[in-house]
Amino acid sequence: STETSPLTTSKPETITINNKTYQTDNWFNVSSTVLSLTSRKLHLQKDHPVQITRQIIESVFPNPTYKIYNEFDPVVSTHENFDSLGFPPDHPGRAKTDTYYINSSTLLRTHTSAHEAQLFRDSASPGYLISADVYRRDEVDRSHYPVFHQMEGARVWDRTKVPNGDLISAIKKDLELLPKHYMQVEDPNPPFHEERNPLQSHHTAEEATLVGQHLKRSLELMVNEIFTHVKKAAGAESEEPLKVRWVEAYFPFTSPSWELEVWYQNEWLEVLGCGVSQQQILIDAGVSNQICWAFGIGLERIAMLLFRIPDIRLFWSQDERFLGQFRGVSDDLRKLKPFVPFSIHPACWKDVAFWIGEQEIHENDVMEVVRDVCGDVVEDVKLKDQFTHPKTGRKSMAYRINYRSLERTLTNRETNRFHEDMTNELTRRLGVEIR
Ligand code: FA5
Ligand code: MG
Repeated sequence: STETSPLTTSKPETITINNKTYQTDNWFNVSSTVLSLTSRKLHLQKDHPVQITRQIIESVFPNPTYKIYNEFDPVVSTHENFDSLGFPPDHPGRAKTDTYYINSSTLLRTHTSAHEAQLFRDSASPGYLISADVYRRDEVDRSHYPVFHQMEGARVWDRTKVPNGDLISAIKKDLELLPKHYMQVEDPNPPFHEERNPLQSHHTAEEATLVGQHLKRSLELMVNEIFTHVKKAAGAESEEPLKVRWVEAYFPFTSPSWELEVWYQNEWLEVLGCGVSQQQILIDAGVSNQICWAFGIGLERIAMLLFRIPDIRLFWSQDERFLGQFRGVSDDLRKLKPFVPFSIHPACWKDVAFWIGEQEIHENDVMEVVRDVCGDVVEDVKLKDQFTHPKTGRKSMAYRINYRSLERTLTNRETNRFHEDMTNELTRRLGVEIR
């Protein structure tokens, strides 16, 4: 096709990621900024807060029960990322507006669950943890970034291998082996929507409940461990008590499903999703005798709590004033201290309003243009207003862009320049008409 996508500036014939070369096609929509981040692998970089967070979480899940995988390639097939997990063909997550595609059947994984099917098939251990970089076209604000890191965990029990074939007793025993914690948990058992989160026909209610309890307790222990470090790091200063809650969630590959939220900066911050794995995935992997739970954690979100890092853009900073604050911590967690922001630079917001042309536009397309042109000097982008002209039927949208560098004070001239370039690019790529 000769048609150029509105979503990217250039479309090379082939691209190379981690030494492997891929043919692109008209699905290709990976911006050069995102492409350049595929080599960073913050979860493997010693003394980086994402790596330190990974290390602490791994320490909560005993080895060798949980085998650790940290080197899976970010390029996966649509089958691995979506089909193998039971995503329906029309699931919005598959859209080009949400996912970075290399070609129609190859993409940058949007979650670590892309490796589930393979590990259910191949893993010799009853549990595993995978940490990796993941990619999503998403909104722009202080807790979302198009590249971030997840840790996926899973734990299986094989009906045919537990003592006396007694699954219930086996899970109960494992539950008793988990250490206790004394953390306050709001809504430990949120109610379930019977259609969205049904009990699976393959499981008895008691089995599913016990697996869910083992899952939630394991994750509460993880958060508890994080907060033990937060408290130690804060020293004598009194820390706010930790507040967490379980909420019902929906994923195509688990039922029932939950999300864990933590109270942070006066909001509930979602830190992970989890649930009892859909039996079909285990059946497809040739291990139909197993029952399993799985979770996926946003490592940056946990690192933000752990180090009091106020903005997700900071993780990508190569500034010594950022990286220098974590030096030596990987080897000695007693050195862990809350992050001290370098001076807070002034913010400056500007609005952009436009009429939408022939082409429908998705909010993530606007976000991507802003990120591409302005990089990390934008703190957030918010839809301010939208309306449809009563006579012409044309649709107008207005966005507020909040400019603030984490590293320096932007001059007026610079901010104006960014805003102008970004505005021109909106017109060029999305065919909008500036008002
Ligand atoms: C998932 O990605 C599921 N794969 C998690 C899962 C695994 C559920 C196994 C069940 C079983 P979700 O899209 O909610 O779920 O993302 C998981 C976590 O990633 C979120 O809770 C959040 O902490 C983090 N996250 C999501 N989007 C972003 C983003 N743009 N920037 C930073 N962190 C993000
Ligand atoms: Mg979620």
